[in-house]
Amino acid sequence: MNILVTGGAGFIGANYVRLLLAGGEDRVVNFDLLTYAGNLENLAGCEDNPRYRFVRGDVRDRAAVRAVLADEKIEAVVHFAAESHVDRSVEGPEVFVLTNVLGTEILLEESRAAGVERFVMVSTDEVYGSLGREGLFVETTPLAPNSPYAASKAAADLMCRSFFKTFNFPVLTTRCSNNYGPYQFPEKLIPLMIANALEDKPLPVYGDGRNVRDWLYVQDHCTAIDLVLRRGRPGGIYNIGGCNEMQNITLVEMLVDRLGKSRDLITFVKDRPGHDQRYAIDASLISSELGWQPSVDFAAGLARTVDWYLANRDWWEKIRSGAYMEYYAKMYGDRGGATGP
Ligand code: NAD
Ligand code: TDX
Repeated sequence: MNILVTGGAGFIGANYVRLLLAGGEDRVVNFDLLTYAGNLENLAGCEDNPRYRFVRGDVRDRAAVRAVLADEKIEAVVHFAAESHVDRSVEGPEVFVLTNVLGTEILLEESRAAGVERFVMVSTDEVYGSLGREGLFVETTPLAPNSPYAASKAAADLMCRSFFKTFNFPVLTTRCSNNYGPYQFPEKLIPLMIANALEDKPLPVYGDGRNVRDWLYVQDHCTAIDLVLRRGRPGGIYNIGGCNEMQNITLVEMLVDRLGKSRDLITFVKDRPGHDQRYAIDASLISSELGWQPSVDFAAGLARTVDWYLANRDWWEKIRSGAYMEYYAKMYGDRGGATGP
């Protein structure tokens, strides 16, 4: 298959491109704008693979989307490209609407016109809103997004639903819980805490630190997406999760201990506005229908992740210093219109 991966230079997208190139025979075209979150170093070593091509482009740019679909004879799309950070959506929601909602709508329309046979929408569990102490999100849980990020993902997710219902366009939607692992941008909880701890900086825990997230190792998310792409039911929605709930404070303490740093670095700070209390996924549908199970348990996954950030200090130091954005500015000039860091 000729597969278009949007947002393949980001955290999950890069892990997915690597999974595709590691096996099979598919041709992979990575279509990514290289915003502050996109980093071609996430794909170091892939450039020379004859089955891989990178195209810098914006999902909001209809002509560019149309061209890449036609030029590359795309048969399937896996759509990761998005603004993905909740805190940024609180500061500036507009780009979330433009990229996540309008970008998805343009990609859907052009993919349909181009005769794309499978379209995977990488949505998120945040579309469901927040849980209390009890219960799990199932695929029929009503959507009740709380942050501008989550609202923009819910709008995109529903646009996908409408393309299936109205046009019978073969969209498949995944809603996954929090991912962690290599190449995660150091604005998100786990890499931020690792990097700050290694630099002996304060570790900012929001509110009382008791918010709960359900963590899944990124490669397990990627294998689930791949199964959905190949064997999922058109129109199907699949929850994906690690069955691994944890309070933020417990997780941060585990990281500090593993790094041999002092827990005194932990600093409780003002809470995130609209902070969702708890996410937890019931992934029994994808398990019974497609046979998916997570394969990496949390202790092993976290150890692997910490080791990766220790071994790849250059990668995140460059990002935190802004050096990699300077590099893109030099390489691409103002051709891309990337959003700033
Ligand atoms: P990320 O921020 O690391 O990467 C996003 C990528 O999209 C970047 O490479 C960026 O350059 C690209 N991009 C942004 N705007 C673009 C545009 N207009 N055109 C083309 N490319 C653009 O995000 P991530 O954490 O890898 O998340 C990927 C997807 O998975 C997102 O859709 C997110 O909503 C979803 N998701 C993430 C998680 C998680 O825990 N990180 C969980 C569930 C779902
Ligand atoms: O500095 C911090 N301190 C802190 O306490 C940061 C960055 C986060 N937090 C808390 C907020 C959340 O309860 O940690 C938890 C995780 O925060 P994030 O890493 O920002 O993730 P979250 O808001 O849960 O959203 C993530 O999972 C779902 C991804 O960023 C989304 O893209 C995905 O859809």
